[in-house]
Amino acid sequence: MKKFFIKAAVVAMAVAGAASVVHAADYSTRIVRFGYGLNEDSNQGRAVRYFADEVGKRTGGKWKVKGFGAAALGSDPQMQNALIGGAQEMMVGSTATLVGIVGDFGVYDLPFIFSNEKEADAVLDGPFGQKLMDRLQEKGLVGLVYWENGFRDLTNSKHPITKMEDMQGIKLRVMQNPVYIDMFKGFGANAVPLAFSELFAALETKTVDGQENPVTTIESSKFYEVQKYLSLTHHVYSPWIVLASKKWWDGLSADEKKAVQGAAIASRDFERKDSREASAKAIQDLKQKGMQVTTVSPAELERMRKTTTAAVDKFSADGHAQVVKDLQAALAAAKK
Ligand code: KDG
Repeated sequence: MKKFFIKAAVVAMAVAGAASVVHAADYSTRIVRFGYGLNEDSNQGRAVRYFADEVGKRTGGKWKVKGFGAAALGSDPQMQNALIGGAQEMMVGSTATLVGIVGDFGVYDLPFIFSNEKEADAVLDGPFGQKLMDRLQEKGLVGLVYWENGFRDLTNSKHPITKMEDMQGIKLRVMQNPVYIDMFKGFGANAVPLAFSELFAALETKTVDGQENPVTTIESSKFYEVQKYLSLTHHVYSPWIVLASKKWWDGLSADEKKAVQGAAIASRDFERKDSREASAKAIQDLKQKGMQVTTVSPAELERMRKTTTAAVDKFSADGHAQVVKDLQAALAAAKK
């Protein structure tokens, strides 16, 4: 009988030892290069650091995520290509710059779609958002979560924009994306597609008169130094997307993938809360920095919305009718 208990104890210790060996092997020592476009002192930069802390905790300190802000590793498209090639592990950037890889991502650029963050969160974090993210895998990218860039507003250095006609002739920088180009041409502006990393210099040298971004970006990128007028239009809700290189991702253990996914979800919730808090105080901050802030009336916004139907119809006609229908269905479900 005694022999039985000794044998059972030996087996139990062997199993426990094996488990600890298996567990120890689950997190390799890794350095992760995580690139992003905004300044380090921005909502984007804070969320990258939060993600890095979360990953460090979840891997027992085995992983070190290094954030590279202010487009130090390149523009969004350049970083996307680096991930696809396996030369960089992670990034966060605008879904608008993914249209060259999966054209249907342009659906998030359609104007006046989401009325509030609750609707946006429900659609992005639900089956619709996941299905669109899953399509990146065949292109060499792994979509992890969506963060919030935010509702976009207009700035310029010429004059207050209180109605669509005030955009006539304004050289307005837009993201390199056909929906934005068509939308602002429809408003009468001279739409100039340009990478975010070149935007401040273009505003400073008056190469362009204006741009459109969420107020958090306007503040953290110091656009108030080169832009006098801010018009609150909230014309598009813009997501960011956290991406990993599929070449790199496929080499991770199951536990490492779980750690990254858990940290990504935690960082999403942190980033949205942080961005919304920053957004709530940004307008007052921008006024104190000298910007003249105009709230565009609902009647004028409705006129602008009606003008954008041409850009929406063109996007649908360009092979994206199904994704537009699917988004509208997901939005209707979110509103119930
Ligand atoms: O790298 C910058 C992007 O993350 C995003 O901020 C882009 O909103 C954007 C813009 O206007 O280019």
